[in-house]
Amino acid sequence: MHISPVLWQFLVKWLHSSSLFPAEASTIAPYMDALYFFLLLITIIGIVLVGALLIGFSLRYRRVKNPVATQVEGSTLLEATWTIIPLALFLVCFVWGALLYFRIYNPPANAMNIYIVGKQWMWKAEHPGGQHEINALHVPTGRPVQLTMISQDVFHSYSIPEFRVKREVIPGRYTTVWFNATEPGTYHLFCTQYCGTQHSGMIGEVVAMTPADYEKWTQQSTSGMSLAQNGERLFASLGCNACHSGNAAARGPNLAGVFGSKLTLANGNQALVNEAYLRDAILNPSQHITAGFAPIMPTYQGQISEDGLIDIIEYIKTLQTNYRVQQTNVTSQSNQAAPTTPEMVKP
Ligand code: HEC
Ligand SMILES: [Cu+2]
Repeated sequence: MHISPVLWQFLVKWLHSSSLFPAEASTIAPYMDALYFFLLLITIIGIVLVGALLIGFSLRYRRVKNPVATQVEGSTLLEATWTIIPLALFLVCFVWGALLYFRIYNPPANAMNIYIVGKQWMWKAEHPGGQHEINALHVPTGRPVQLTMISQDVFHSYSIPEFRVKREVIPGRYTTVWFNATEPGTYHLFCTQYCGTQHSGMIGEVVAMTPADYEKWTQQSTSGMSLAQNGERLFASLGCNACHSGNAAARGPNLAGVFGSKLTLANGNQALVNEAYLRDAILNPSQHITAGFAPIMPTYQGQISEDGLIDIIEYIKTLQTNYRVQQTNVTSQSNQAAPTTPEMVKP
């Protein structure tokens, strides 16, 4: 008999702890569970109340006792009661749910960011220091962690039940989710969106470690190149620096400090530059032309992987006013194969 890994994990977990609910291992988990149990409670009260009335009235008004049917006129008090009480309960659920929703959807400003790329059928995590891991995620406890996620193919969903965290991972768009792990330990990672034949195998481990252990882990698993450094190499090898050299005479805008700023576009609109905007600016440059520049940037659709886009975005985030200098320093030693250098194309 074949048991899917997901079911199997549930079974093992069940046998091990015989607990009905996954452990609460993030700061948000107790809040989620409180709302969940409240919903469960009012549902049970509702079922018991309706069930008891149903059975009670069936007995009391059964045929033997009432051979002739009596007509009962409505009662305004009764009708108002059974309208107002459920309405009040639903409003409580709504307000409570909305407050929790805002909490879940607004990551704290000091959250550290980790990128997740989903594809059939695995999860890749990319840490800012350049550490990569497949079907695993190492995070520190006691500090908010934001995941910026994207899919390379179909819809997936990133779910860590012990953290009460789940978010769709969508092709062509960054989605984010955040959590603050409280307990060091190893937790389940699932894809919870059916995504093809091996969907059930798209699972992994989330390892929450004390900040000191996490620090040790990042040092042990470093590849020697941070995301931004990889991005710098790509930036040069794709010829971006031909136009974005940072020179006043360059054909493209200086990208220093562009992240987090508000750009004025040629059509007069303002745009906040976040990760999503940068990604779109590279793939669909003609969609939003920066004011004061000609629409000469070619599209890089299909030429850069999602991993590569993440690297370039992380690189652009680090750019300071004197970035041309840093860029030529590093690229001259790390990327001889660059098709163009700023010097060669300078007008
Ligand atoms: C042929 C010159 C040229 C090349 C090559 C080029 N760009 Fe651009 N880029 C521009 C111009 C001009 C603009 C401003 C007009 C616009 O928005 O399209 C721009 C805009 C941008 C923006 C929007 C931010 C801003 O300040 O306007 C980003 C981000 C960007 N480029 C990144 C890149 C990256 C990354 C590459 C390489 C993969 C690249 N560009 C290659 C010319 C170029
Ligand atoms: Cu999936």
